[in-house]
Amino acid sequence: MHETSPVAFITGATSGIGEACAHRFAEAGWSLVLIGRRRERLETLRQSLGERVSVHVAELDVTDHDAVARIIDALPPPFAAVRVLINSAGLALGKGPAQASDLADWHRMIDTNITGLVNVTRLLLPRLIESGAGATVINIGSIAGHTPYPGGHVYGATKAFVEQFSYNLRCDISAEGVRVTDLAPGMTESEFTLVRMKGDASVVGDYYRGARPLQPRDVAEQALHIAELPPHVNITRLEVAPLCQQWSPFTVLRD
Ligand code: NDP
Ligand code: 8X3
Repeated sequence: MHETSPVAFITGATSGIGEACAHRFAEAGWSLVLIGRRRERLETLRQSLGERVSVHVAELDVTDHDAVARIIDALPPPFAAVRVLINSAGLALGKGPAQASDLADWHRMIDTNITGLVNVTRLLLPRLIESGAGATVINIGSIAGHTPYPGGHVYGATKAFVEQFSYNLRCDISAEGVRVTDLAPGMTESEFTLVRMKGDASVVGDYYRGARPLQPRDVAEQALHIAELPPHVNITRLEVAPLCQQWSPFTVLRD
């Protein structure tokens, strides 16, 4: 029934932006490969979205190169021709100053946001290229990749990597018809802040209080738009922020 639908391969599909992409692409009739570490959530998604479209789920830590390779090699035939890759798996850890940060947190952000994203992208490239004109890599970057802020340190730097990697990747694979986009959201209400604050829900409430952040679905809407543009159109970077989120002026330290 769904065999001819294009396939979207979505990491970070168990929560937030990735999960919203799974729902939005399913509504648009795409077949889905959904990736995350939390098996129960994947199973729930498989059951709910599977009523509408073909869904393949895989429990996977994107930082584990060998496991990523195994999952991609073992994609069942209806899911093998990947048309769109959405790299949403990612996280921030901590919001204190660099000098008070835990080095292990820095490594984990680098491992997930950079190494994990690179693992999945490199190993899926042959399938995207085979898919041909109109195939798309959508990397979820962040406004933090452009705009530094106190406590952003390694997180912002990983997102700057995502932006530059997206551009440089595009230099090589555009000739194959594959598009690359750095989709860079601002404040989006998801489990992101709970993860960043290591489960401290009181901080999360304060962070969103009185603000009207983006919802994951707002970002997913942009991802679908990018994926369904005519094949000759490549949005290279799309930054989307909630109206309530503003830039700050420069701060001057004085004696
Ligand atoms: P969530 O915390 O809601 O979702 C993060 C997702 O990443 C989860 O599905 C989680 O799944 C997955 N994930 C984390 N680590 C791994 C791993 N090692 N292997 C596989 N999956 C992993 O956050 P968001 O949806 O908000 O974040 C998605 C992306 O958007 C991130 O890259 C984030 O940096 C970026 N972003 C978020 C913004 C925000 O304000 N929320 C703004 C700008 C960018 P599981 O735990 O099941 O593995
Ligand atoms: C997350 C957006 O503003 O919290 O990438 O850094 S922000």
